[in-house]
Amino acid sequence: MEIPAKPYPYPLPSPHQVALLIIDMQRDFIEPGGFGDALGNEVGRLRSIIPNVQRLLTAFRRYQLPIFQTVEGHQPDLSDCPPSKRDRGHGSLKIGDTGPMGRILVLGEPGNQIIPELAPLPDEVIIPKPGKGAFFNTSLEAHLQEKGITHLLITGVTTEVCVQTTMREANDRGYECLLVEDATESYFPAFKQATLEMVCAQGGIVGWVGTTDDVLSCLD
Ligand code: TIU
Repeated sequence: MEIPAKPYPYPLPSPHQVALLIIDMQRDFIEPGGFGDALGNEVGRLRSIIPNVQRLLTAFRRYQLPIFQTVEGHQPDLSDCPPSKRDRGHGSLKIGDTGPMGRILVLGEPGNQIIPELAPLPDEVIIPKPGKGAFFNTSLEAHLQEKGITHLLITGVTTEVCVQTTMREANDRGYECLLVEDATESYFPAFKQATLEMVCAQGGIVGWVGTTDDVLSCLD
């Protein structure tokens, strides 16, 4: 099997070696009053990818293939949040402060929930992550190894921050990654475009870039 992609078709040895990775589609980044908003971003523009992420989620559920969603968040005592991360930025609300959706970027708070449109089913794994990458101080790699996953289809927000960091972490660990270009979004269109170009430049130095339609045409 192959998925049409840049810089060349993405080889998929078996659907049983692939997982869908959905990065941080949580209210903190997508709804007003969360961390993304506190950083001064126009959060509404991230909503455009919801339908494509839903299509991928539906297909993976239909074929009973593994799905992992991550949420960026910290323990209530912020013991896993370096002061450098908490102090960064000029927003009125910092990590751990109380905002309209509860404490900013704290696990379990209302703002830390995945948006209702993509709510995981009870048996689906959610990976809490304290950093931008989904491998740093998380259980993700153990889950992937247990299931024999070698290939990751990566979606979510934001393209140049948590998505790209995760893709680079995965690539260095030997995973074959495809970034789904119309299922990832950034607060900065130019940064998204640059990320799409840089990850698949130099013959796919970090991996592949493809569309939701192309992924689904291969799976269906
Ligand atoms: N600020 C920003 O663009 N992103 C983050 O802080 N986290 C994620 O990308 N999930």
